[in-house]
Amino acid sequence: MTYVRSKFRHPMLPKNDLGYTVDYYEGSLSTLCAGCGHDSISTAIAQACFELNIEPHKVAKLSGIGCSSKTPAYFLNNSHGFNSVHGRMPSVATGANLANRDLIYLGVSGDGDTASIGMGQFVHVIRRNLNMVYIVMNNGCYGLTKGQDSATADSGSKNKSGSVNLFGAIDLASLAIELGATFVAQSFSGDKEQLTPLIKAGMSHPGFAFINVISPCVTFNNNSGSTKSYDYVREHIEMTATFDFVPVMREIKADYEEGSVESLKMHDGSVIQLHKLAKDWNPLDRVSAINAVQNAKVKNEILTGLLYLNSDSQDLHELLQTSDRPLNKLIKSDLCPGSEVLQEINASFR
Ligand SMILES: Cc1ncc(C[n+]2csc(CCOP(=O)(O)OP(=O)(O)O)c2C)c(N)n1
Ligand code: SF4
Repeated sequence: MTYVRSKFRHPMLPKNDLGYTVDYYEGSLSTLCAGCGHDSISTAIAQACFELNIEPHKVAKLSGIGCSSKTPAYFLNNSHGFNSVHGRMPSVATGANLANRDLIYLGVSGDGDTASIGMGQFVHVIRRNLNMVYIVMNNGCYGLTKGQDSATADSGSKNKSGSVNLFGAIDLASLAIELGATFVAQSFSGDKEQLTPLIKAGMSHPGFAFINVISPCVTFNNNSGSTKSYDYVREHIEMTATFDFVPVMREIKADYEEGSVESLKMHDGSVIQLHKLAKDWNPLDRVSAINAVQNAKVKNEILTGLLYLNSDSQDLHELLQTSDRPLNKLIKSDLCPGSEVLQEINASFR
């Protein structure tokens, strides 16, 4: 069977500042099951890059193994991509980012890929504050290998074959905040209105931006008794805030004082406008963010939105004080500056 995407597009499709229509940010036709939440996340990623006026060749898409990790084939056809080994996307992203800091790094993983085999890599990439967006398409199961419970499946939830999960779930958003992630958000694949600005904000964040997206697996984990099904998530979703992301390229108007709207300035001058829903919500307060996620859990709710933001984030390049220029742009005299310079460097250590 061949999968060919129709080339026909409405001639009046809106263009972004680069003159591209959104289809320039699409990928190959998806081979995932119809209705899979992962496809909705791919659409939100393409939309976010379109709205941010990103040149696709400035993006590197990285993934591990799983249905979720297949999705980079279904968005940003004109970008760099590397489909790595199960759970090893963070180390590939780290190497690529250190070699070329000029690209935007977008990592895609599954809950199996991240919360089990890739857990060691996940915690260390957070600790290093690598400048990347890390999206987990979280369906509570191993979709690609036919629906076994993953480590994010809630205790007591039932899988398709009727067996009940005995083990407590690993909460990736809480873990990321606990480990010092500088941008942590949570969303639902069925809520593109919320997810798209979150992805845009994550891409503008200088450091590790983690987005845990509940993304139902329609084939193996959409049954009653599952806490990652479309019905369950729709009934238990609770928002911290609705929000908008205003990139620095657009005029930022000073009209966000009304009502309970609050604006958070990001490193590059972009603004996140928060329309608070949850009482006393302050994404800059790490301890409150951890408490809020835990309180929601006790009430069987899934808290979505921007959970935590550290606006003083220093990414790995800043911490390591690496060269401003990517390694592939360094010339021989940069790498081998001669014995005099070497002696000066040695002297500075004495
Ligand atoms: C080293 C290794 N171990 C196990 C597998 C088998 N395997 C492939 S995908 C997968 C889990 C996928 O689950 P998840 O990351 O949640 O993605 P989903 O398919 O649900 O999107 C496993 C265990 C593998 N490919 N490589
Ligand atoms: S098996 Fe599940 S996760 Fe995989 S494509 Fe189908 S619906 Fe999506």
